[in-house]
Amino acid sequence: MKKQTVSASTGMSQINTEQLKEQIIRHLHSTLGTDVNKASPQAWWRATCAAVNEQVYDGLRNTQRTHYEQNTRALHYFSLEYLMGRLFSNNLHNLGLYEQAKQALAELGLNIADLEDQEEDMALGNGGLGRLAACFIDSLATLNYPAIGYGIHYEHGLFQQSFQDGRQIERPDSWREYGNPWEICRPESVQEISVYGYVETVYDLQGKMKKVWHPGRIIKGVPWDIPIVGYNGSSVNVLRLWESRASDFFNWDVFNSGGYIDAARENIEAETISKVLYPNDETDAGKELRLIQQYFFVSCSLKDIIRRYKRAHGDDWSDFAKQVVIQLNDTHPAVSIPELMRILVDRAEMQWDQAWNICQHVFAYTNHTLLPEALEKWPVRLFEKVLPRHLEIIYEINRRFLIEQVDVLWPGDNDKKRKLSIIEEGHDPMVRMGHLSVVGSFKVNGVAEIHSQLVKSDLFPEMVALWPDKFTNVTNGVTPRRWLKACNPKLAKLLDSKIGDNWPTDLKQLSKFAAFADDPAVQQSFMAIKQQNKAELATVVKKLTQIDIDPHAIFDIQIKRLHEYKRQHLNLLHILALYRRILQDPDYDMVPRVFLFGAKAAPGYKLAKEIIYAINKVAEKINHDKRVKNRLKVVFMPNYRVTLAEKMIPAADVSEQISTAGKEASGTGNMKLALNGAITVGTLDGANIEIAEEVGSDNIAIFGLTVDEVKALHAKGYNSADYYYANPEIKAILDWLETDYFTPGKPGELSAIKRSLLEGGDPYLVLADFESYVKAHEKVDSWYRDQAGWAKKAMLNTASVGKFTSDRSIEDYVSRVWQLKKCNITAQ
Ligand code: OX2
Repeated sequence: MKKQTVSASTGMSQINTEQLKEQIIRHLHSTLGTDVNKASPQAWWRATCAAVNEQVYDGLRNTQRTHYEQNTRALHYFSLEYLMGRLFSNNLHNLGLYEQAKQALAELGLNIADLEDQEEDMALGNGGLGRLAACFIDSLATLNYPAIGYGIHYEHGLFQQSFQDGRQIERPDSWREYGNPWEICRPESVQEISVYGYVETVYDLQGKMKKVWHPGRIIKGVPWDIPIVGYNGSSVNVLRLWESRASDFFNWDVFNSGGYIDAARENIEAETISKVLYPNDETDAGKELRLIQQYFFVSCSLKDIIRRYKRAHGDDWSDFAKQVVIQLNDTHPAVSIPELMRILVDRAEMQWDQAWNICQHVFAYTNHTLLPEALEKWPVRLFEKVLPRHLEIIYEINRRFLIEQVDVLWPGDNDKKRKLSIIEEGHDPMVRMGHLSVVGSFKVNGVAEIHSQLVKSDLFPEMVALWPDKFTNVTNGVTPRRWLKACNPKLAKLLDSKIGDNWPTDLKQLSKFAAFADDPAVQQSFMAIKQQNKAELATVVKKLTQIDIDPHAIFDIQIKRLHEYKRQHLNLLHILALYRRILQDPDYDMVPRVFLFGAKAAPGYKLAKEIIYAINKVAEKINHDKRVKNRLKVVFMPNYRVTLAEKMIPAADVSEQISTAGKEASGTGNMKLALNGAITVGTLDGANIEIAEEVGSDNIAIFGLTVDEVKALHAKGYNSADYYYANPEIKAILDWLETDYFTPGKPGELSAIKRSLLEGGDPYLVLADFESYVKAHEKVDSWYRDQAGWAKKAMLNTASVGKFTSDRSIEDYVSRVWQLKKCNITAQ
């Protein structure tokens, strides 16, 4: 075999096409046990993954050795969700091997796209929060920061969605039924964790009191490592995901005493913990299993961190907070605060104050939402049952907090104490995880400027009074490697040719592309690429839905979880308005539009499912109505996920970011769509505000009430019926939904939306924003008629959103929160 060259930084070998071909065939033989003449696409894909892994593992070993030798401070990202999508093309791109692999496979008679389709999405997350975690670990590796992601190795990721007569059907997602080539099981790092049981108070010979937790169950955590390959030969970090199993020790006892069936039951119960991802986005699950999931992964991860720390420092804890920083991705992992206290106080026998001091220098907390229904609370009685010792510790944290902080600033003020207490009083007292997270962390951040302001003013104003410096902002970002270079290769090439190829790691470089925004030749290239992307998406749409769409129409896209606050139903009302205008005026003049949706509804969220049903039924009617003459098409893409996003985003002309102002903490789809040259129709909410600042008001269609106007309207008393009676178009549309026009023979089938908007009081101000939304779309329609003008706007979107790379978010976290140093990886 020919000699391989080695990259200076990581030692990842830079191999050529010939060598890659040899490796793939070698793995086909020796790893897959098959042959070129009978290998299935799956086998080819796996063999190629194995070849890629040869490069990945070189980088992984070098990274781990360098981190160990340099004994670096490291970030530990704790998240219940990682929405990774596929890793094949991502790893190839980040290794700089995509073109070689494409070529090598072509020479072997294979199409790389067919192989890519062999991979199931790794959908271990619901939406933005999980995808953010995935972008962040990509950036951390790319920027050479020592970091590890911790989470759960769910057997089933987010459910697979299909539609039956327009209604959402959920099926389990068995993403690793036949194994996953990217993960490595690490039995040597198994952990055991405890749950249930009771706490005993004992006294030692000196009369010192000690709390002893006698757990009711022991569960084993088995780590699976997924290497996270930084872009262009930088670090290869690890995502460590815990799988739950029955503890051998515990099982053996039951088994020996003749309880074979009991032992099997124990097994099933233990394995249940990492079985499924909770499919809720922005609602508090509030279930015992969910609390156990949280504790399971947090406890395994902390033990793993401490094991690694002790290897270098023994029992000397004095450097712990210097070496370890833990970022809590929302409150989901907040139980790690009492867990670390338990380990330090009960196990390491540290004084409370010293232990608390460590905790408060280790944890930082990111808030992702202000929605009350998403703020986690656990019934005290449940906590007591599952984690009795942790409840005691929380009580003690709270007692000291109320005395030492709250009562000092507001002496004798019981209202303040009640409001700030980690324990919410009432007939069913609750543990407030948000409060616990703020009290136990040294930094708290929101995810966009406006959201971070609202975290301070509306959610935790008193905490700000106590600790003004604790609160900060880090605006979200997305990785341009996946969300431009890999998913939109044609645009990426155009950018390379115009502004050089440094933009994937220095996204501000995109601003240079603005110089071409008036250049007719570049405009044409840009629009031709969009056109090709749209044609490719049209093929996907046809395959998935049998609907024909015209690639010359405006592609207007709303992709995100289904939620009332995201207002997919506002989009639907606009579609109905256009349809009605067409029916009333056969010559109604509009640029043809295709409205595309992608969204999963939480299985228990009734109204969200009704909205999906309504969109599907309206789509059916419109798409078959000859009178529309193709001016309007509506498509609901089934099973929206990262892989589908990668196909839809490069093809979007218009990006729908239409949440009620103040409700969407940031949004990240908005960034991806703008990056790929879509023009945003959006409210002044979340990161839309910062996108508008960057792209300028000529290149975005802003509509609707502002945060302050929303507050004022609620304060004054919002009456949605006023809008219903005042605007004949609104009235006609809502009444239309009640007839059987869209559901022949079944009137009232779509009335849930009208009911929520009128009887339900329209909590998200859909009717209040309707008129302004329609106007924004009329503006978009007129903009599109001027193709050169549109090209300019779209190009300026791409050129102006360099700020929204997750590399910038990570650098903000490093300087404002984590205080990490880069660690350049050396090859051996
Ligand atoms: C989401 C937020 O809704 C979204 O606005 C944000 O962009 C994303 O997190 C990443 O920060 N669950 N999902 C979110 O918040 C929660 C809770």
